Amino acid sequence: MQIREQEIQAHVAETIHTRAQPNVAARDEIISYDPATCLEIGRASVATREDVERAVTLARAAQVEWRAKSYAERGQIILRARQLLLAETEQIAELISRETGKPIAEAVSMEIAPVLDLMRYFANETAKMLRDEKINIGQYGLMRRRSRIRYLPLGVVGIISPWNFPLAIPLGEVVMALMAGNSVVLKPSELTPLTGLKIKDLFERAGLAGDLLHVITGDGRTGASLAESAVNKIMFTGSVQTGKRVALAAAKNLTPCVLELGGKDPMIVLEDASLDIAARAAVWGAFANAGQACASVERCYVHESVHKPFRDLVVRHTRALRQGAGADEDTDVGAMSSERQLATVAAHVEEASERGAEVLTGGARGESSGAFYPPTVLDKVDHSMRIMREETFGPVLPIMTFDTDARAIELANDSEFGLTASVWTRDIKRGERIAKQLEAGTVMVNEVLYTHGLAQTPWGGMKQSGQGRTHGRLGLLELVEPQHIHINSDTRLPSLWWFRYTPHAAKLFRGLAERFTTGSVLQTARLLPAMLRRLRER
Ligand code: TXE
Repeated sequence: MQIREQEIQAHVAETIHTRAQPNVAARDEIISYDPATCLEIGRASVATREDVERAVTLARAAQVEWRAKSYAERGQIILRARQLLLAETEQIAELISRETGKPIAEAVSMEIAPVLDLMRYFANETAKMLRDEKINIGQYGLMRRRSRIRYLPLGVVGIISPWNFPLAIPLGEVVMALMAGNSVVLKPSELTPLTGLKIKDLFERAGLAGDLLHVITGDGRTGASLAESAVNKIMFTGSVQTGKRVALAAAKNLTPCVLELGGKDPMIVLEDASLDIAARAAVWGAFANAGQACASVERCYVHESVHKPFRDLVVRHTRALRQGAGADEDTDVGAMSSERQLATVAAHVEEASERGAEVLTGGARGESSGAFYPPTVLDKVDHSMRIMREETFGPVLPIMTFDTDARAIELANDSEFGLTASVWTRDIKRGERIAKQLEAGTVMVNEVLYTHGLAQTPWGGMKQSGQGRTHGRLGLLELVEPQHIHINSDTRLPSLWWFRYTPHAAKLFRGLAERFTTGSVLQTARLLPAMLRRLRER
C-alpha cells in the first residue's frame, strides 16, 4: 500500500501541471487522467478537420437508410444498447468515476440511471411525440381544405459535449437524435474521451450501423471543425464563451444550434421552509458532482429570520460529508475535474473573503494530492463578489439573507444566467407564485438540480445560460424539421381570392375580412351566395 501511495505521489508531482492544462500529449493525441490520482487512464486521438468532414459525409450517407426505418425499428436498437448499459453498469460507472473524479454512487445515480430511463422513454414514445399533427385552420376548413404538420429528420446532428456528465449528456442527445431519424457525429470532452468512446461501443454492439454514430475524440480544435462542418444541427453543452464561439462558427452555414451553457442557480429559502430539508437540499445541490453541474446551487438566499439556524444546519451537513476517491462507495464528494477548474473556484473564494465574506467551513485546498477542493460554505456575501456573479462551477455554497419575497426575487434574478432556480417553502401556492417570477428555464418548488434526469421535461436556460432545449418533446422538436402539408380537395373551383379583381370581388373580400376574423362559421355561411356569384363572374 505504502509503495502505491509513493508511486501516486511521484506521478502527481510529475503530471499535476498536465491536468492543469488541456491534457494534450501531442498534436495528435489526448491523455485521459484520473483527477483524484493524476494517473493516466488512457489515450485517444485528436481528430483532424479532415477526419471530422469524413465522419459527417459518411454519417449523411448512412442516414438515408436510417430515416426510412420505423420508429419501432430505431427503438429496438436503442433498447438493445440500453440492455448492454444496464448489464455493464458497474464497469461503466467505474470508467465515468475515474475519468471525472465523481463518486461511483453519482456515476450510477446521476448518469447511468437517468439515461437508462431516457433511452426507454424515447424508444417507446418518440412515435407518439412526432406523429403527424392535424391543424385546425378555422373557416378555411369550410372550403374543403386541411392542414397537417409532419416532422422530418434533419440529417446529421453534431453533438459537442462537456466533461461534467460525460455519459448522461451526450448519450441522451445521441438517443434523441437517432430516434428522430438522424445520424450523429459526437465530439466528447478532451477530459473524458474514453466515456465518449464507450457510447460508440455500446451502439456498435447493439447493432447500430457504424456510420450512423461517429465519435470523434479531440479538443477544442476538433470541436471547432465540427461546428464549422456541414452538419444540419449542433447540440452544444459547455461554457458560455465556448458556446458563443460555436454559435458564431455555426452561423457561417446557418446551422441551427442548441446551446446548454453555464448557470448561477439561486435557491430561495423562505421562513416557513422545513429548514433541515432545505439545508440538505442546499448541500446536495451545491456539492453533488463536486459542484460541477450547470444547475448546481451557486447562490443561496435565506429569509433573515431563519438565517442562523439554516446556516448552522448547512454547516453541520457539509462537515459530515466525506471527500475522497470516487471509487470508494462511502465518498460523497470526489475530486474536481481539473486543476484549471479548481483554480477558478479558489480564486472566487479568495476574492469573496477579501471583500468581507465569512468562510464557515472549507475555503482552502487541503494537503492531499489530486484536484480536491473541500466543500465550502460562505456567509456574509454580496452581489459585488465574483462568487455571486460568475459561474464558479465547484463545491462552494455562498449564503445571503433577504427580508421580503420581492427582495428574494430581485436578488435571484440579478444574474446574467437563467438555467434553474428553486424555492423552498411549506406554502406551495406561495412557492409557485415566486417561482413564476424567476427568470430561469426550470424553476422547482422544494426540489433542486435533478430535473435534467427527467427525460419527459425540457432542459435549457434563459439569458446567458443558452438557447433551445434538450429532453422532453421540446428537445425532440429541436432534432426534426416541421413540414406543413396543406391539401385543397376542391379540384373544380378556383380560389375566391385569385384574379380577376372586380368591385364585387373587393366587396366580398371586405365581407370575408370581417367575417373570417370576427364572425362565426354560421355568419360566414351567409356569405356563400355572394361567394358563388363571385365564382360565376370569372
Ligand atoms: O468547457 P468548454 P470546459 C462551464 C463551466 C466550466 C467551463 C469550462 O463554467 O468552468 O464551462 O469547462 C469543446 N468550438 N461548463 O472547458 O470549453 C470542448 O472540447 C467547438 C458548463 O470543459 O465549453 C468540449 O468538448 N467546441 C457546462 C466542449 O466544447 C469547442 C459543462 C465544452 O468545453 C471549442 C461544462 C470550440 N472553439 C463546462 N472549444 C454545463 N452547462 O454543464 C472547446 N470546445
